[in-house]
Amino acid sequence: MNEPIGVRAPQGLGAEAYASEVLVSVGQTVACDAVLVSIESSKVAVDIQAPSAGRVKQVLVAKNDSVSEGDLLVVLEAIESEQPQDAPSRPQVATAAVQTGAAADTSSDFHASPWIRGLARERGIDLRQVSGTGPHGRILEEDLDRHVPRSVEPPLAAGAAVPGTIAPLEADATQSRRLSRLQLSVGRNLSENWTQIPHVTQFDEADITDVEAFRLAINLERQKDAPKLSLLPFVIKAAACALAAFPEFNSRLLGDQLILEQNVHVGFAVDTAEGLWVPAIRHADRLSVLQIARELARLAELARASKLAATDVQGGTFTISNLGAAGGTAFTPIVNAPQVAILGISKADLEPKWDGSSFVPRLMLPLSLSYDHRVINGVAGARFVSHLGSVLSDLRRALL
Ligand code: CAO
Repeated sequence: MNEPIGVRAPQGLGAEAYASEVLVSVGQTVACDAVLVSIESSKVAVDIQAPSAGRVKQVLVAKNDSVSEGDLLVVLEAIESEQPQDAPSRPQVATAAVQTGAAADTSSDFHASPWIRGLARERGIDLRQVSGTGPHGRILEEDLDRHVPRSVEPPLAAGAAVPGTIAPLEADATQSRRLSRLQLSVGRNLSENWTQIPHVTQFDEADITDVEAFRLAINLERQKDAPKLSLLPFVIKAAACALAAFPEFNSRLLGDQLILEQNVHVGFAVDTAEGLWVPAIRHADRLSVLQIARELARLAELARASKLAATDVQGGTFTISNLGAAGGTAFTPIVNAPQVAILGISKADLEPKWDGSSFVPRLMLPLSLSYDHRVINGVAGARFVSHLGSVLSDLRRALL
């Protein structure tokens, strides 16, 4: 068995040092020199690299934790011959830009970590042109995201077309708007998930004629002041049943480990003025449809008031995104890593269906299941969504 390797914070950090980035999680394999943690203080900025290739056994620091010299940050288990499969995405940049546990690069008139310097070089950004919004004017990754490079070309005449763009009709016919912090952070996750995960989307439809009739009847029976029961709680309930039948859809992929979750915490997308939130309904499999509806309403209200607690948005094991109230027939939702599958719902519509002797009107709900093809194969994807459809068509199956 290989000896564990402790990676510690270096000397010379000075006061108020903290972990500005934690780039690895337990179970990942990392290459020699891959960046594990970035540390910053009023005095230095330094990336801590893996001294050898290994598998991460423990991560003892979280983002924004304060760090002192000699603190144990990460424990690795050395691996020799195995090729790392999921080294953090930064090593090529970092290898060129960092010093392991050594004094940091503070040589210029801006304050930026080696990682940020490497990223700026990659994007061709001159850091002297970037305003830092971090402590002491430190330049953060989001400052790079927001940065619009000053053109080196002579300014265009008013109304002239920029190559590859559509010319505004009038010089001042545009408006710019800064993305919210939530949009920036969700956007980063979305683009990472979209580019890193091989997505497949399986389309199907479920006959919800009976469940809709039941929903309308229940709404009539309920007291006038009770909140209306929408379709989504039924879909969450049916999804929880399908997850019990297909446990690999209720899992997290961490490095080369697929962790099958015992709990069923179903996240759902909430559209708010600030951006997209995904709170999770915990133990959805143990709740009744009415309990799910109450929890859904509570979390959606908190999301719209920007009052969700960290625990409300953590721990989801599967996600549902319902665009049905807005319309559309299908879409390709993006998997919410480390989860491995997400269900999109579009607008239910009446369709003529052949019952063996005539066409009858049935209310059909379009389902779009995206999944991580590294974990789930096409047959399983098709079976999952078909099983979900059969539970939605006849909710008695949820009792089985
Ligand atoms: N097909 C047909 N009707 C639908 C439907 C569907 N797929 N989904 C909802 N409806 C109906 C509801 O049943 C309700 O009908 P009644 O007025 O007759 O009761 C009505 O549309 C309004 O529903 P709702 O949207 O207010 O409530 P909900 O429980 O379905 O959804 C919430 C709650 C928070 C998920 C929703 O408000 C929301 O934010 N949706 C947007 C999700 C999103 O942005 N996804 C995209 C993420 S990627 O950008």
